[in-house]
Amino acid sequence: MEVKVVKNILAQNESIAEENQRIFKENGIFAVNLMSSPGSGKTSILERTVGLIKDELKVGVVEGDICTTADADRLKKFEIQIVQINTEPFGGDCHLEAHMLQKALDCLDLSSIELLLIENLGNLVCPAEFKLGEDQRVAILSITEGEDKPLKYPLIFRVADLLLINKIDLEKHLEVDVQQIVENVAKINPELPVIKLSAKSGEGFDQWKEWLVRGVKERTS
Ligand SMILES: Nc1nc2c(ncn2[C@@H]2O[C@H](COP(=O)(O)OP(=O)(O)OP(=O)(O)O)[C@@H](O)[C@H]2O)c(=O)[nH]1
Ligand SMILES: [Mg+2]
Repeated sequence: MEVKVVKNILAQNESIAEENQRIFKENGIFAVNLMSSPGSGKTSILERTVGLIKDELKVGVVEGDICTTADADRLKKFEIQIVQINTEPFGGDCHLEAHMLQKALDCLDLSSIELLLIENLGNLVCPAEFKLGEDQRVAILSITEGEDKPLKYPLIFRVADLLLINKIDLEKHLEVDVQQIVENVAKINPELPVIKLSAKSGEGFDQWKEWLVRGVKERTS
């Protein structure tokens, strides 16, 4: 009986996610869900990405957090559409669900967005379980988190379409073995493409930007 309840929740989420995906297709929007632990650099990556891409593409951002508008506030300097979802009124969930994104979409002028970047809540586990209707799921792991994380938290690396390894600028200051991180990721998902980057220095952002622009072109062609 309990399993049935859990299945129902996931099935309901799946059906709203399909509605969200239909909305993205109808409006020619490429939607990307960014998932990672707290502090691995989602908002920092968004700040640099939006700065790089906003004159080329019409960008919108959905920010997910339990509380505060701190992350949305960091993006206010750009003239783009931003919606903050706080999950506290939904019971303080540790991840975004499709119905929350659906509400956020109601607050956006979708006809003026080509690329929608969704920052999920900081959590390396639960966001991977809930599809939002996005086109692509991007996992982020910063090198400060350690080599073992792909092996200990495999789901997010299994479901992701791309992995960004962030904070690469810190490699020289740490004892972490970045090659070992890449090898551990490959043990879990050998097909997962990886881009190493730094939101601080900008290294790797050409490749990441190319990936985003290609996604938008494929959606709109
Ligand atoms: N050195 C270095 N620091 C970084 C980099 N990216 C982010 N940081 C720092 O890491 C800290 C957390 O970054 P955020 O962008 O807030 O991380 P987040 O994933 O959005 O965090 P939550 O939204 O709380 O989950 C901040 O102090 C950033 O300045 C990077 O590439 N290099
Ligand atoms: Mg953030």
